[in-house]
Amino acid sequence: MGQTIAEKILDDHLVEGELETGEEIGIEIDQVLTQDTTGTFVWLQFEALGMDEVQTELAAQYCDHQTYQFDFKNTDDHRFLRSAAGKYGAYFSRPGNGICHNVHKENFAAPGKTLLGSDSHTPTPGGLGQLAIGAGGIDISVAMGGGAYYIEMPEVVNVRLEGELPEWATAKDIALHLLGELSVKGGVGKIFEYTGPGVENLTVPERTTITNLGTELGATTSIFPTDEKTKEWLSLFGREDEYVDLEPDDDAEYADQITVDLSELEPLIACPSMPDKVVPVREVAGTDVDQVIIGSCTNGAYEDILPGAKMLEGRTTDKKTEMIVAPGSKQASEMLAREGWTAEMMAAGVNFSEATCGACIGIGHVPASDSVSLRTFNRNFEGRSGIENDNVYLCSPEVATAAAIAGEIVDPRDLADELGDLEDPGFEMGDKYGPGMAQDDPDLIAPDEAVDDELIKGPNIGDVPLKDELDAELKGPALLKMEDNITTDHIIPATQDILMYRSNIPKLSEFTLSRVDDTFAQRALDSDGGFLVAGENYGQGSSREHAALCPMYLGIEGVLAQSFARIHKANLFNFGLIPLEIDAADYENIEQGDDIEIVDDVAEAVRSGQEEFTVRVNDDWELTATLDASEREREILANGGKLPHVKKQHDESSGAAPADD
Ligand code: MIC
Ligand code: SF4
Repeated sequence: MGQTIAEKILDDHLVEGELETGEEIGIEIDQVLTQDTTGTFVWLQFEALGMDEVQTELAAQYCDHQTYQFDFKNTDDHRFLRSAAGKYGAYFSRPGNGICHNVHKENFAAPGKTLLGSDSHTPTPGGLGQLAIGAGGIDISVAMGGGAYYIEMPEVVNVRLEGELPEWATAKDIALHLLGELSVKGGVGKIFEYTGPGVENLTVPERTTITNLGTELGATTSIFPTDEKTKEWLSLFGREDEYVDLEPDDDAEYADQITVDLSELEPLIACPSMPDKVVPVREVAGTDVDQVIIGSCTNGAYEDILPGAKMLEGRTTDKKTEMIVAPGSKQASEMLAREGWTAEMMAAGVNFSEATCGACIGIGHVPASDSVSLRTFNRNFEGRSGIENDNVYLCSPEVATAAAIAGEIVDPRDLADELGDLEDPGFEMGDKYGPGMAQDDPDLIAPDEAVDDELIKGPNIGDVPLKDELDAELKGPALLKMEDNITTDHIIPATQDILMYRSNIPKLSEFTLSRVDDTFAQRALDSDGGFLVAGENYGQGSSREHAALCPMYLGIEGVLAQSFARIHKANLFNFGLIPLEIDAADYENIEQGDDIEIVDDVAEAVRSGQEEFTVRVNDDWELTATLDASEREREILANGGKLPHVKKQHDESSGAAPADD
């Protein structure tokens, strides 16, 4: 039987299991990436594993999320990360050099290779045929030490693109269309593989906008075939020799097929506060706009910023609307500056930020209270912009720029009609990227140019907390009951005031679930154990393992939810918290404060493969909860998490690579 592109790459990297949907597979990882806010724990755990050197073909450490260094704690983190990259043999991208996904795409992403990253938007280079997956930090540490990465083999779904985008519709609208159709849960357990005649009309930066937003669908990853456009992209960076042909076999079988006729798309917008609340721009036209931001790993490329620059030529932004551009990489900034576009945009009223994630996670450019912000980003979860009850809309750079000109949400087609001389700027590839940047770029330090060879730990760099093996008895109160689609931004917010404690778990854990209930952390500390209860898709969003690590630190034993997001569920296993699935009726019946007891000998039941667990509530009624876990995940859970598990395996074996099977 023929294979899909995803199956071909997975097959080439398979070290364990079979490519059967739902079966656990182990794959070899060629490249890893990590960033500043998840990276400190990646390296602390790498150190705790006793590793001496990076074992993958390539590892890259980026400093991109908090680059303004408002607090010495951020700067200490960055210095620690540089020292870890130097000591262990990773590339180091300095603060301000750009967002990990953008810089990685430009310098290292290669078709046919596997990439694992401690950031949920790691799938971005799927747009150039890389099989890239986001995961928790400890998974990166283990892969970087030469261990396999394990996942349940996802379904491969074919998204067939037909036709050509009409004027003013963009790649962002393709992704928003899918979000509107499928929802933020629509991709869980799936890989989206794009094919069809519409693909050849899209450039690599457009494709990576789509693969980047696949994360918002909950997908494991998204991937495009390779072609002339991929070759052209790689050659811009002097990397054409890394090109490989990738396409599905004619008789490849997909689990499902979705067809999108590009010619039927129009400018779309995601309304506050979920990326799947998508409507045509015309439906919300006329809403006053206070702030517009172009940037992020979704639409921060040179090619994403240029259309806005062209639309602003000879115009100015509306007096009541602030417009900010935050390029995705310094390379994009430099090109815009060298070509004069930065000056043009500044003259039109635009302010420039350094190349950073920044505003995407509430660091800088926090919207005013009761104001409207239009952003070209990928997430608008409530409060993520840095203020509660925010009104953040997600859209294309063209829709964002149209709003900056008009001072209100407007379909750019209507603005063009009104102004008479506004043309669709189209999509133009940059051609002045520096070849061989990885070697020449002063902001990207290669392992053989390392500045440090020992770890430098400032006072904010803490230890890795460890959990004991799973107990036979698990009981405690339901400390918090939550609804559907609780994001990792609810569990551990990423705003500046909190982000600086990512390397200091005792302090960070004080903020756990504060966005849902600010008494939670103290109540959890005061309680002798306890559980979290949630609806569907618990833990969607980020890969941050802190969303499992902090509840673990506070003594939480497990989560009872209707369903879990993929990366977060893996993180719960990795930190020894039991993720149990419950049905809708039982979810309704459990109240916050109820006493929960798992009746079975939990440690024994987990190890023996038991799937159904009896949960007694208030010593009054019982429900059945399900543990959907592989044998390997059960061992990790029973051993108290992945770090103790791998250390145990490692001590028992003589091999150098940290396996976790
Ligand atoms: C995000 O977009 O939520 C983040 C911030 O990039 C996270 C990583 C983190 O929490 O550090 C992600 O997507 O994984
Ligand atoms: Fe950075 Fe935002 Fe992209 Fe996350 S989604 S990597 S915070 S730009």
